[in-house]
Amino acid sequence: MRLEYSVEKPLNREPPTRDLIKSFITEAETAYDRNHGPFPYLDADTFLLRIDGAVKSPIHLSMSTLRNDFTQHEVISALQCAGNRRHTMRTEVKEVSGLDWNDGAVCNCTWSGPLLSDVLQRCELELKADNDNDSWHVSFNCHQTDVQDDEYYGASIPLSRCMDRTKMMILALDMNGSPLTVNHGFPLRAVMPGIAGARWTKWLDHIRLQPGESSNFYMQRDYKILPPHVTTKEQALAYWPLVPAIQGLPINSIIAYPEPGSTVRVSTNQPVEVAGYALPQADDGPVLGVDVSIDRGVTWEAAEIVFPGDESAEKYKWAWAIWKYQLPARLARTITPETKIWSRARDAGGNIQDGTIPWNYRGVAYNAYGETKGLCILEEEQSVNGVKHG
Ligand SMILES: Nc1nc2c(c(=O)[nH]1)N[C@H]1C(S)=C(S)[C@@H](COP(=O)(O)O)O[C@H]1N2
Ligand SMILES: [Mo]
Repeated sequence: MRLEYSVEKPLNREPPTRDLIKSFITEAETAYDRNHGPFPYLDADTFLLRIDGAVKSPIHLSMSTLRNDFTQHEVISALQCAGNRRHTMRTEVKEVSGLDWNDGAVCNCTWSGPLLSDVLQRCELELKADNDNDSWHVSFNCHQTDVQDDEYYGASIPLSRCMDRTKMMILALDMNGSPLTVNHGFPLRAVMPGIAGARWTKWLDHIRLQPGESSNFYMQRDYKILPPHVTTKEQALAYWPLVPAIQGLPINSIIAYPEPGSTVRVSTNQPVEVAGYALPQADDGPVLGVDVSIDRGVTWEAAEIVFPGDESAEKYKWAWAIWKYQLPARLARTITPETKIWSRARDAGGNIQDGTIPWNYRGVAYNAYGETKGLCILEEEQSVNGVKHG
């Protein structure tokens, strides 16, 4: 069934985090949706990717060429919207402008297709020797559907990164081993491990090798961490050109449960389970650990990384981690509605989550400690052989 959305009302949705953290690999149906316009319904048999700009001559690649004429690579990578956790920033700090995302604008999937660098290699790049190669960008564009703020959707990444095979940038045909679904970019999307979701262009029909960043609205006037003194749209106008476009996102973690304000049952010596996900910073993964505090950061206890398990493996460099912490019953009993339970992530790059990203007008890259609070502890009656004793 075709779901029709308009440019005024695109599909933007996120799953509850309790559901999201049930599996290491997020199913396509569960993964959040972020769109700036309606979906285009495309025919993979006729769809072409055009590559132009500073190349010997522009080329057009069919989906079967991308699938059959190039070595296929697979990467496990989290995909996160820069606005993930915005709700907490706007309610805990100060109002911001943007969709009211909770903590579910993130997923963790396998993505496969040819390596971007292999495809670009085939294009015989024509960079002028007198140009500073560092300023060159590769833009990833979609002209297949209307978007809210520009003529097309566009993003760009420095050329040096695009040519670096170790960054595992993929022109993805498949998500979790099956062709992309329409909402996630069928038949082709840019997969940019370690880079904010806004750069993962869906329905990718055009790549251009160009002497600077993409001029698209979503690269130049959105997805930037404006300084804290910018508090209005009008003030932002002067700052957009001065502030870098977000590429990597900061280290992060959240607590999926117990949910804030919920009732937690404690019985005899059963620990209370606290759980969530954690994300490494940009290319600094994998996540090596998560700590939990119930005394506002005075002391921290290490949580268990449930997934991926062998967390130091290189293949989890851009993956998330699912963690659990068994809060001992005797400590759970000390919890009051004023208690805050915090989580903080640590990654292989030595980053420790401490919420360094300041309040910003667009509410992006929020990474304060994961938190749950307002819990009500309910002492359960003891149960011996199924018989309850008061
Ligand atoms: N063509 C196109 N690509 C796009 C977008 C879009 O609106 N149009 N949204 C971007 C943003 S902001 C995010 S966070 C991710 C969301 O990907 P998903 O909907 O597959 O979760 O896609 C990115 N790619
Ligand atoms: Mo996004």
